Amino acid sequence: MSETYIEETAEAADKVASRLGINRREFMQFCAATATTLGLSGGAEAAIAKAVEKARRPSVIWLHFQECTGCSESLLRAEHPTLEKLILDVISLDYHETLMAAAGHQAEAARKAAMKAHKGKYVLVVEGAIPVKDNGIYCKVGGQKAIDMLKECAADAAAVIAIGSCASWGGMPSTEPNPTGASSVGDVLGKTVVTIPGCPPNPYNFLATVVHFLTFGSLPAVDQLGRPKFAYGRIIHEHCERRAHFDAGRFAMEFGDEGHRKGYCLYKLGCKGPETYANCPTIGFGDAGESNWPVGCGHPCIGCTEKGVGFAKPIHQTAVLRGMMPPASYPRIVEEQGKASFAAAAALAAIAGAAAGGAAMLAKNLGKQDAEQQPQQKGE
Ligand code: FSX
Ligand code: SF4
Ligand code: F3S
Repeated sequence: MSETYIEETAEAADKVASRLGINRREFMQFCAATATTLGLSGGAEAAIAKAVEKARRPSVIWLHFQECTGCSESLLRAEHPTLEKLILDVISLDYHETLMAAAGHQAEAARKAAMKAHKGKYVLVVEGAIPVKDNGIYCKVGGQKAIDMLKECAADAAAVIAIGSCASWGGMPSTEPNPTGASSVGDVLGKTVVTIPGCPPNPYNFLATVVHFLTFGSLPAVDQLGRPKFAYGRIIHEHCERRAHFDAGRFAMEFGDEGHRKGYCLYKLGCKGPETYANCPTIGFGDAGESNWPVGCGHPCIGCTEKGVGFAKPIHQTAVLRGMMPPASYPRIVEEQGKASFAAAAALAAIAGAAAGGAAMLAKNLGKQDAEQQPQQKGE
């Protein structure tokens, strides 16, 4: 990287940082984290910083249909204003029923004005499923049926993003017997759109998708379901922090039992990680540090991103082992099930992100087992 390039990047970062009320270092950390999320190589953070600085703030029209507004809530968490500020800095949110000050006819007029002014250039974000049964009468906004509003707004959009599982594949409202005929954006429009499933989806996956659009002028590579590959390219089970326990046959059998308290694998409690594509273990939620995702907190994954799994399979039904890949690490083969060496226990506890005290206790307890085990092993 040339000195001029470094100076330009620093200048761009300073400008955005002052817009956001944060410092340059914090903003560059965000750019580096976004580059990592997108799987981009070294130096991409500089390109991202410049793109965000120069962003022409594309007009975004955000529709709400059958949903709980959790997608918007997760994006705008009040306790972490940086993410909210970043989103509102890089896009011009011209229509969003929950957030806009306007109401009634004024709100609908703002949507029509934005569509006219940015014809062919605006980004349409859709949150919620669309009821199609009985001619779509089960969801109306401003007197217009959801199905008609979606088609009208999609006709002149530069890109369509379905946010959340409801918009991506029907989500919770489509649970059988699906009384309203809740359908996905792709099914209603008859084409594949970019989907960011999850109930709610991880806000960084949405933000990274938007930042990709701003930096490279295109949406990121997607799979056959429209899911960005950077976020939904691997099943959760492949990169779960409890995977070594699964491979060693160490399972929690009941909530609160010894295995559960020790952070063992949740497969037998119905964890759907083995049949769910998402990056929850690596990206986490809520900016609250490591292990802040369902399995990290001790609850089985319910497969909220995955059609046919989330809200479809009973929570405690064991998962189908789909696309099994070798784990990142193997436990020592000389150890019996339910026992681990002192070093392995300490490493696992650390990987699992257990609190320092908990990690020490776990290591201490398993260390006792280890001490009992050593003489036996020596004599073998
Ligand atoms: Fe709720 Fe969004 Fe779930 Fe659906 O997220 S969090 S019901 S995916 O559309 O608001
Ligand atoms: Fe993790 Fe669930 Fe797989 Fe166990 S079954 S390793 S808890 S994803
Ligand atoms: Fe959903 Fe499972 Fe991630 S429940 S949030 S896909 S861990």
